[in-house]
Amino acid sequence: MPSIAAQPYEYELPSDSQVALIVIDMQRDFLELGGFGEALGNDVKLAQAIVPTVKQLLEGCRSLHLPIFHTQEGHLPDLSDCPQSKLKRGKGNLTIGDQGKLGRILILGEPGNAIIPELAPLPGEVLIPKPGKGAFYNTDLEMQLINRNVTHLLIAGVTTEVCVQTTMREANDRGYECLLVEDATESYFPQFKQATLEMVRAQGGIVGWTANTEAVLQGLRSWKAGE
Ligand code: C5J
Repeated sequence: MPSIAAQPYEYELPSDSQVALIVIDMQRDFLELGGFGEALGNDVKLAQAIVPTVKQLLEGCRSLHLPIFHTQEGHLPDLSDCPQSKLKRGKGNLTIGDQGKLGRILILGEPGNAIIPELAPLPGEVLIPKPGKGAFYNTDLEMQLINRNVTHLLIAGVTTEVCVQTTMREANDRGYECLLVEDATESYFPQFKQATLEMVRAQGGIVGWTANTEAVLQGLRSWKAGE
């Protein structure tokens, strides 16, 4: 059985279904100065550091013809899809919907809300705009995965303990076999990233597996070669 060398044990690759890559929220709002992440007081340089690794993972998965999903956290311009609780707490020197240097903070269609150009979706890849932290909440992600016969999810992006972990838990509860790519995810808080990696793979992989990009691509190449 082809597999990826992972923790807490080998991640088996399927014989009659698909493995998809899902890249969470690699948006200017979280990675650049003037976006939502910085407005909340975070050092966005920490998150920027994974861009080359995410690119390597993305290009590796593209070359193997995996289904690829990108998510984008953002709200409608009238904020009708943004809960009052999120508006109240999503507040630093600027609030969601305020005008910032990259356009309105966390609003779909604004320059700052776009996926960074290095990782922009290619034609045929699926972009999932999402109002919440989890990518399944109020989106058609689940239907898109079902339609492509996807049972296994490789998860990357930012931030590890917020949108990445929430999405992984949502996926796990829906029966997906999830692997979090260790060096292709980042937090503004290194200790939160480390804790997330440990908690998802604890207790026999209670939420799933973790592995680095090199191991993921090596496992996928052997899997595809044997198809
Ligand atoms: C946050 C995210 N941290 N993409 N969003 O608000 O993790």
